[in-house]
Amino acid sequence: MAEFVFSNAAREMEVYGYDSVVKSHCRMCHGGCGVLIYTKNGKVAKIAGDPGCPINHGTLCSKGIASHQLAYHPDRLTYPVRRVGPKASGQWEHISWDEALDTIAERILDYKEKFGAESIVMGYGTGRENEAVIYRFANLLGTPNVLTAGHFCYGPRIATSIITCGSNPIVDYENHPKCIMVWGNNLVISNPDCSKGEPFSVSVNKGAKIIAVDPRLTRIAARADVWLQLRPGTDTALALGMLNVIVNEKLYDQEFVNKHVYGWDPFVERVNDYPPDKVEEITWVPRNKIREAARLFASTKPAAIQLGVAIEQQVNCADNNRALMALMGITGNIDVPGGQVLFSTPKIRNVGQFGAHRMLPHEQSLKRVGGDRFRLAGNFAIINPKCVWDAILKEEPYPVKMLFFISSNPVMTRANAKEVYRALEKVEFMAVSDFFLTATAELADIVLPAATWLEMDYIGDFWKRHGYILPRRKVIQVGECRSDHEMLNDLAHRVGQGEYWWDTFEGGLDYILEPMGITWQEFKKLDHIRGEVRYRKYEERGFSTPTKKFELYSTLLENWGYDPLPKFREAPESPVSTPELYKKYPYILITGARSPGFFHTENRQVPWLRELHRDPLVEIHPETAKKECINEGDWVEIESPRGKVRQRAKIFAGIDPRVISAQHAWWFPEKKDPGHGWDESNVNILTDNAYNTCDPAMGATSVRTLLCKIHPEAR
Ligand SMILES: Nc1nc2c(c(=O)[nH]1)N[C@H]1C(S)=C(S)[C@@H](COP(=O)(O)OP(=O)(O)OC[C@H]3O[C@@H](n4cnc5c(=O)[nH]c(N)nc54)[C@H](O)[C@@H]3O)O[C@H]1N2
Ligand SMILES: Nc1nc2c(c(=O)[nH]1)N[C@H]1C(S)=C(S)[C@@H](COP(=O)(O)OP(=O)(O)OC[C@H]3O[C@@H](n4cnc5c(=O)[nH]c(N)nc54)[C@H](O)[C@@H]3O)O[C@H]1N2
Ligand code: SF4
Ligand SMILES: [Mo]
Repeated sequence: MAEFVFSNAAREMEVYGYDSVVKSHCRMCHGGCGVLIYTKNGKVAKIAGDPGCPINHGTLCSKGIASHQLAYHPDRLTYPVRRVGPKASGQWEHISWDEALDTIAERILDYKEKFGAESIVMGYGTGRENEAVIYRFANLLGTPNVLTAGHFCYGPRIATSIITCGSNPIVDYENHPKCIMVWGNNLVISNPDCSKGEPFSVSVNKGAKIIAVDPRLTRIAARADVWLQLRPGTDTALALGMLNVIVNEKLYDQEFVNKHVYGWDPFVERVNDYPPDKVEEITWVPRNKIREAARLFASTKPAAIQLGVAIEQQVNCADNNRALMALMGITGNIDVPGGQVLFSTPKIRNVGQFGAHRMLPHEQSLKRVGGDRFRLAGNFAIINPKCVWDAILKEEPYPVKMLFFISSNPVMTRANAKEVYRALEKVEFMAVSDFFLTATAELADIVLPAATWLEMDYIGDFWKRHGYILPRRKVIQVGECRSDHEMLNDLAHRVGQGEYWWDTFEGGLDYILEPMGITWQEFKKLDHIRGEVRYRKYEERGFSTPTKKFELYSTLLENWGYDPLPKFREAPESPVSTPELYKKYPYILITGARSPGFFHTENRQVPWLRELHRDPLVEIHPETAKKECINEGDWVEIESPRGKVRQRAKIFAGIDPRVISAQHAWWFPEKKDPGHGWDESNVNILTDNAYNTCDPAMGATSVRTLLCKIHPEAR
């Protein structure tokens, strides 16, 4: 294969006159795809898929192909800047890296001394492969407060799977599941986390049955054998209904249950509370379809669940995850080929070890904001964002004085955006590292120019659970941009952490690889390394849980004061829980379904990608559109009790007439004022973040289920 790749590449170079081709590892999303980067006159000229890469087998998405348009974008920040006017005035001056990092270091040391390290909050965005360095920096500084999307994205999956079975089980596409239940996920567009859409599609082409659980008719739902079009936010009830069928029809794997699960009897009692007729009422899914899906899933071997973020952005976040894990477990699909596998990573220092969590003093960890309120999250170093906004705005439980966002745009991506904006306006000092002056960065004091993936050496997929690591190789340098890893390595020396860091970040790469006995320079020459693949490991050593069993009944949740078994809770705002409000806001709003060309707020300034999606779109059923006098393409107002925003109507018969689906993360970088239209179409102006609307254990904000009204924009 490798020879084929390079003979192909050699031909490309000859025909098109490229100077070189470098193998690397894309990270325009959560990353993963192997790429061949062709350069001409020292610049990236073309990016193609690497057919030899086991993650994507030569395929690429639009974002990967357009990466160089991001790297060379004329609006990109290519040197550090300091704000010289008021916040959001757009007045900046060019400063040197030394001055920028010295100023940030001075503030850090000052706040640490006067208010404690906990008054400094570090923040990062999703899956940018910088979390290990950020945690290392924060833990060594002594702040327990690292603000991420982890409360409602991926963190819940990791936390609940660790307490249930010790690690996160991933679909084993290489061994082709015979049935794939795609639950609140649209991986052919989102290519999230460990699994790209491509291997899923191969398994489908090989004949896998599909069960799709989604309120919208996605491409996957359209190809499914069974589509369960549920009422948004009722996933736990649906999963418990399927478990009820599987238990009562004895379709479960009796040997696995007898030998390896903990808490079977109380679990059976709990699922008996969810007979299909009751579940039909809650979920809108006909009882026969619930039975059909349960039987298909439980009787086809091997089967797997490809779950998505939709189940995490709900008040039932943790229980959704646990109910789906129960489905994987009792059907005997855990750690079997073609099922749901607990893959081993290569023997490197993992994110947790590199992140130096053990170096955070215990008394500091007790100060994590919200740690007492959301105890599952707190035990995994995850915080609920509102806890940070409250610490700034109300100084409760103590004042937060400094924010340092490295690859995050919270004004657009966290619930209750207006509150987020107020907190960022008030905070005493804020530093940001980004590619552009976003609406969040416009509120900062100092903004650092970050390197894109084309401009850094790194160990790709280091944080994932599929067991591969792949080299990302630096190909270009743009302006003075630096990777977050190099930037923090440098800053660490200025705040007294020098002994734990390196002269350059290559030392950090060597440190990660050290247990395998290789250096970055050696790893860089390889295509990838994979951890040892073994199945049914639990037969020898049990599961890494307190009982050594697969915990259907969670002893840890019980210790932390939560219900040890999954149960369904109504969404905080819904036709059932707030019927009076429903009269005024008569539609259920779901937000955030992914668009192929964007990554949250990213890429709206990238020509090839903006061409794919010019305006923010909201999906409305034709009947609803008719009722509300809305035509295709009209600008409409979507309104919730928190505020209103404008998007364009897309009439779509694949959604229930009672449900509306709006896109998230829309801003308009082409608007040159410092707000960049952050509050015009930003769906997080509509979402809520009150503590009692969040998942009680995980602190997940409910951005997938709220109530709204919709009408044509007043002209
Ligand atoms: N309503 C609603 N809100 C949502 C969601 C939803 O479905 N609905 N989804 C949520 C989810 S799942 C997530 S994960 C969050 C995402 O939330 P964020 O991660 O905060 O979102 P991004 O918009 O991707 O912000 C990333 C910023 O970092 C910059 N950036 C990208 N790569 C790098 C890098 O390597 N280094 C540095 N320094 N900067 C970089 C980008 O230019 C961008 O401005 O959004 C959430 N918000
Ligand atoms: N192109 C692109 N790719 C991305 C991202 C991006 O912004 N753009 N973001 C990345 C990130 S951080 C994440 S977390 C992943 C997320 O990727 P996915 O998990 O695939 O998430 P979404 O596409 O947001 O939502 C999946 C489906 O959930 C459905 N849904 C909405 N509400 C509910 C509900 O209550 N129950 C159920 N069962 N389904 C519901 C939606 O209709 C949608 O089709 O994508 C990642 N990949
Ligand atoms: S799916 Fe992600 S890693 Fe793959 S090409 Fe697209 S942006 Fe790059
Ligand atoms: Mo996410």
